[in-house]
Amino acid sequence: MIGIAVHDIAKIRSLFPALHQKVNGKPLIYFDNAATSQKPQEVIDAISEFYQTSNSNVHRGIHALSDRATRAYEGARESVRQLLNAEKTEEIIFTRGTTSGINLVASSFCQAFLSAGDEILLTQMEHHSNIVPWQIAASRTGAKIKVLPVSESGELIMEKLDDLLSDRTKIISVVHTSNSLGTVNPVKEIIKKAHKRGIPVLLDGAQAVPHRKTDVRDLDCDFFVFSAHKAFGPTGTGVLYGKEKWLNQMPPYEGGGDMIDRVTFEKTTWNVLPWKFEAGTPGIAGVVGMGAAIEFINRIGYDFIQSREKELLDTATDKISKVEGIRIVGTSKEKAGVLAFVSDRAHASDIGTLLDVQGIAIRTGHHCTQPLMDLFGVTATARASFSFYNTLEEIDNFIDALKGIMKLTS
Ligand code: C6P
Repeated sequence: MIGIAVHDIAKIRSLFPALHQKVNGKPLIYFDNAATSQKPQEVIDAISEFYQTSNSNVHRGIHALSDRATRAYEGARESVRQLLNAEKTEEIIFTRGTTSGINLVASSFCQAFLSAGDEILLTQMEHHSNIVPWQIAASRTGAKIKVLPVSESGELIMEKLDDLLSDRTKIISVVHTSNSLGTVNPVKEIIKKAHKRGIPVLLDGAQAVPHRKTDVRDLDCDFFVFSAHKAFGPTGTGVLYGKEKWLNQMPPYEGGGDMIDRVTFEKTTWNVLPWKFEAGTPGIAGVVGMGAAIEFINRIGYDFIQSREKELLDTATDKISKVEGIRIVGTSKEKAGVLAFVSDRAHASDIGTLLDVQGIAIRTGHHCTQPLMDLFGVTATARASFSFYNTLEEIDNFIDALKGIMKLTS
C-alpha cells in the first residue's frame, strides 16, 4: 500500500492511473467526477488481489478461502460503519449503488408502512433514482407524492416545508447534495422537523460521501444511501444504511440464498440483519474494493478533500462568471464541487463535444433530473464536476477552452 505523507497533488494524482493519459491528443482533464470518480491504484490492486488470492463465495464454505473472502467482505462492512459512524454493522446493507438502495427502501418500507392516501415527500431537485422508485411504490399502494420546490438559486424553499407535511406524510426522501446544481441541502433541519412529527427521512448521499464527512448518527437520518463508484470505489457496489428499528420492521426486498433462516414449501423465515436484505451471491470483489476506497479516503482525510474542492470550485466559479456568453445554473450559498452552466450561443452537448476534442471531459444533458431542468427552463446543462485530485491548472485550461468555444459561436 502506498502511504501519502503530505498532501502533494502531484503525488496524489500519481495514485490514479487513468488520469495520466491523452485524449484526442491532449492530456486528459477529467471533470466528470459526479458521474463517477477515477480509481486509485490501491483499489484496483485490492480487487485484483482478492481474485488472485482469496476468491471464494462468502458465508457458505468451511474452507480457508471462503473464510478469507467472508472476513474481507465483512471487514468492509465494518469500514463502512466507521465511515458513516453508524452504531452497528447490522445497519449496513451492501447494494449495487444508490439507485438500488432507494429501490429497496421504496419497495420494502412502503410495503410495511404505506397505504392509500398516505404521502411521500420529495424535492424538486431529486435525481430520477429518488423519484421513480417512489412513483412505483405510490402506484402500488395508492399513496401520493408531494414535492418541496426549489428557488431560482437552486435552494430548497424551506418555508414551504411545514405546509407540505401532514399527518399522512409517511416518509421524506431528499438528496443531500444535488448532482445537477451542487447545492448542499439543510438536511439536518429537515430531519429535525420530520422527526417532530415522527416521519422518517432517507438521504440520497450519492454526491455527499465523495466530498465530505458523513455522520449518520449526528444527522439522525433514518436511511442513507450512496454509491461506492463516485467515491473512488468500484462500480456495482453501494450502501444502504438504515436504523435497525426500521430495517427490522421491513420485509425482505429480494428472496434467495443467504437472506433466509429456514426454508420449507409452507413457510420461510428470514436471516437476521444485515443479511436479510442481501439475497444471493453479492459483489464480493467490489465490496472488497469499496473497503480499499474507504481506507484511501481515511488516509487522505475529508478535511483536505473538502478544503481542496472548495478552492477548485471557488476558483472555477469566479473564472467562469467572467466568460462572456456563459450563465451558471445553481448558485446556492452551500455547494459541493459541481459547476453547471448554459449558454445562449451553443447547446450544452455542443460545448461538451468541443471540450472533449481538447481532452476535457464534462457531462452534458439533464443529469437524470428532468423536473429540475423544467424548473430552470432548459433541457440540458453542461456540468463540470471536481474531485480533490483536479488542479487549478486544469481549471485554467478548461476556462481557456470555454472562452475559445464562446468566441467561435458568438
Ligand atoms: N448521478 C451523475 O450525476 P447510481 O447510478 O445508482 O450510482 O447513482 C444514482 C444517483 C442518485 N442520486 C444522485 C444525487 C446522483 O448523483 C446519482 C448519480 C450521476 O452524473 C449519474 S446520472
